[in-house]
Amino acid sequence: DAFGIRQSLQKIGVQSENLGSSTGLNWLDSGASYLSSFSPADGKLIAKVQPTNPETYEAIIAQSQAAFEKWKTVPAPQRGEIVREIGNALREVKADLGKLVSYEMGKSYQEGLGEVQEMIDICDFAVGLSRQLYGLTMHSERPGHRMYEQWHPLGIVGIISAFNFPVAVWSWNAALAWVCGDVCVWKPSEKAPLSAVACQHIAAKVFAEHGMPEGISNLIVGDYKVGELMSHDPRVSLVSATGSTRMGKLVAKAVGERLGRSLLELGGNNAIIITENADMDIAIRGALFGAVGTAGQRCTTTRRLIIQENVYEEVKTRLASAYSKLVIGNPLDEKNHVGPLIDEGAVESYLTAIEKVKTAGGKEVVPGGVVSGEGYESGCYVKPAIFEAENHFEIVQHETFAPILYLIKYKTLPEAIALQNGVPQGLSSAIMTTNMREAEAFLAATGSDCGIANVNIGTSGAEIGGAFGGEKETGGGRESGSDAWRAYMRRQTNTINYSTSLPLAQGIKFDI
Ligand code: UN1
Repeated sequence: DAFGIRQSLQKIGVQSENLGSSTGLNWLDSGASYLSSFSPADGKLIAKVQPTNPETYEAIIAQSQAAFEKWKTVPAPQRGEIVREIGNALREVKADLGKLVSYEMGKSYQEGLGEVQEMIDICDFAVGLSRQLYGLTMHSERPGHRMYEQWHPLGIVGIISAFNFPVAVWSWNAALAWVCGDVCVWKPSEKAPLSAVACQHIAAKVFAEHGMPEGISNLIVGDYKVGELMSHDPRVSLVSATGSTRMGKLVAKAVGERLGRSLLELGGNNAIIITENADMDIAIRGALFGAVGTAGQRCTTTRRLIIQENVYEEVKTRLASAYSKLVIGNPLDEKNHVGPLIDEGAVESYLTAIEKVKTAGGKEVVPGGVVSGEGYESGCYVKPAIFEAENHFEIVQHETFAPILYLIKYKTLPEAIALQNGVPQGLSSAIMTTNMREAEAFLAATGSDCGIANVNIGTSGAEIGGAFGGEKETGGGRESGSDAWRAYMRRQTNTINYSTSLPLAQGIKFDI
């Protein structure tokens, strides 16, 4: 334990065997077998977590319904005060939680710390928001009338999160939902359940210290079947799901069938356009982190580089040289740039994608492959790869959650924008240029069709203040920043008559 993992786990309340169903301080025994969490860093068993069964799920929903009755009466700024303290509690454990995230998920320690920082940031954001849940007032067409709208708490918010951001995505949803007066039921990825158990301990303690009831922060653990319990459950007002497009479609269908609300943040197929007016140092660095950061396992990972033909060879050569300097290895060791993929299944998908791009006629620029030998015993370490490809290749049209970058050549900017938009997904996009006309054309209505469009920044690494999400198969949901909070509340329009008569709207006469 060279990196002090055991010590960190102890500090944040993670045992070798954990119950996975919780209403706060209360952890429920499901009497079921345990699911194991292995680290992709060294292949070792970290700890076990007991999955939730339908009976425990029922108990949790009942408790959260009861908690909602209380929580929605707490004034929003007071709810914000509690979220502020959750943010402070996270500040105290940043190093330990960051380490667990890094060890359990495989992202670098720096990125693990960054993920916890993202949680702290959303807590701060939510605290401010707790005094800004604004509704509009309108002028009534009728004399002596007043119209306005209010935003009320919605109810139970179900959160389904993915392995790649095992804690931050929960906090984007939970921090906003809580200040909005909702209670949360979180189903983390079964590939990273321990990080979730740790977060639940942290949040539950703060709620309890404030004398709040059990059931405001709830945890359920297991595979997709546990998530399905929420999708089909009319008591869960909103299901916020982050993950694959395949999963999102299933959630949307189940929630839609009962006319519930869903908020979807699904796959991306993000591209950077590099024009001949790019600042090459920035372009290369941006593309590099975008493509290999988190070993290509962000929904915002740069998957395609669309490069102007006059600078194509330069970009290719410089990137290949940068790739040759990447150090692959244990994510907790800060000298390494690239950690492992999440599991062997992910390695399989990576290898299959490489086969497919080759078969389609893609040309290898930087070869891929599985890394073996000492330090790589988990079998999850792969080499970031680059291929010259064409946008229409089937494999290029899909999101492969691995560090494979496709290079695509273009002549004119309209052509580049058409290529950038020419995929089923619409999450993140970027242009590298110092030319104002090119930048503005990219950001215009006729430019990028994505939810995120950056200039001289890669496609990943969004800040908390902006709304996060995308269009088309990315699902259309917006989380975290801007006015994303509205998804977590119900709107009510109120018209008040303080006059001594009852005029009807639209001038309708109805006298007897
Ligand atoms: C994700 O991969 O699901 O913009 C979220 C980013 C991070 C969040 C990624 N702030 O890359």
